[in-house]
Amino acid sequence: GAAGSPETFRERALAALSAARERTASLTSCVDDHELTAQHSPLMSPLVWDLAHVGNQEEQWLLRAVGGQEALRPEIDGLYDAFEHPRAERPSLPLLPPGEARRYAAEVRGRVLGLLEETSFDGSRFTATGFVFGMVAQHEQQHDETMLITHQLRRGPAVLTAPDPARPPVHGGPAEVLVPGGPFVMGTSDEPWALDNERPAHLVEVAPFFLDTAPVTNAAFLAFMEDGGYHEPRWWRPEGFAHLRERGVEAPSYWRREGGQWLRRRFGRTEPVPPDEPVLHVNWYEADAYARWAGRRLPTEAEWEKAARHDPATGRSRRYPWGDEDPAEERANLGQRHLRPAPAGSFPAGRSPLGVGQLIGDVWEWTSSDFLPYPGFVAFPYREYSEVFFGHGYKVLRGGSFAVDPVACRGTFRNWDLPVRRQIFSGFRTARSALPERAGRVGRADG
Ligand code: AVJ
Ligand code: FE
Repeated sequence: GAAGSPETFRERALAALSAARERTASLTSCVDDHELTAQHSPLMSPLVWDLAHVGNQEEQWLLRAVGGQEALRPEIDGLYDAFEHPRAERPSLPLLPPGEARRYAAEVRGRVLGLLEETSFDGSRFTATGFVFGMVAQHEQQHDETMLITHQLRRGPAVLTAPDPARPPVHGGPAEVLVPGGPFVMGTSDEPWALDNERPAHLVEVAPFFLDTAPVTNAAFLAFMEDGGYHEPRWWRPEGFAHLRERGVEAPSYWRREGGQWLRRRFGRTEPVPPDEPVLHVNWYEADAYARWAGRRLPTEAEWEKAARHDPATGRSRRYPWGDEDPAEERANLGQRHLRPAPAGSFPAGRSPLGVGQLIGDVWEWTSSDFLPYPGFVAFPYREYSEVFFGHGYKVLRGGSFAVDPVACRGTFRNWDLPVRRQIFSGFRTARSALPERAGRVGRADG
């Protein structure tokens, strides 16, 4: 894990909190008050809910739990409790209007900065690294990704702009690599700001498998579509097939066919679907069906993490595919620097030792695994962060998208969602087992 003195952690916490607030401000200052309070989709909260929810969680986790302070506005806690009110219902709540929501979040932040100054970073393994400050920064950045999803769902003229990622160098590397079998250390016990569900480190045995060196592209996904993939039940889990047929889905979200060409809407603009970009906005069933059509399967969560962290030279698990250093611009497409994934083959400096690319950034990658606790899991700071989601049909996504900040993305980071969800920045890559599926003794029957 990343080491540091109390002062470095204090500085890191300050930088992470400030960066998160800057992003929240930019995502909520580019639309007017009417758009902040409007519901752009029943799948999402109005942006003004996220704004005050971020402040309210910061107040609860830092000012009250760490600082022992009295509630600033106890009457609003219920409004911003994600469990009390489903997203579809939030626009009809008596939410703080935009100006008040901003003032409330700013007031909390002012006090948090005071608390950060006076907190001594020593004591338990969590307080020594300023864990709760780091967790609150990650929480805000996760909502900044959620708000970007809301922006993508919003109709109307574009309000966000960002430069396109650079074209990748032309590189004819292999389409898949063999990840050798054997044990590796999954999860972490010493990454300072790793969340409860990433802990603890534990040994996992993984059989040898082949993994795609890049996420599945739009061109590859189009081949599945053109082969009638959406209409062929044998590629699909029955419930996923029924779900998509009921809704008439025949393409990823935001795609539409016009004059023999596939177009897509992206943050208020319409453009031709770029063939070499990782496919985006597919749900778990679509990923699973594509993989079966291709004669492959989704990787398990353990396979994904082994490919991303295992260093075959030393046997150690590292923080990222490229090593232990924090993400840099040339290694991964993270942090809303671009408003799209980069073409497959981008970021050669971010590849793993075995040559697997774009594991971090670009698109969240569906895995075949259910969201479950690791052996020895302990809920922290409380059950509502992860524990209440275990075993309820959520699938794990790994690696982060272009929309997530580096502070909330690492080789051990686990995201989860329901298998029908496709408004998230989700894509996938495929795998295949290197051993025959049914291992048995073939041939020599003597003995
Ligand atoms: C980890 C992205 C599934 O957005 O529901 C935000 C993160 N938890 N507030 C979510 C989260 C509490 C969470 N995901
Ligand atoms: Fe939240």
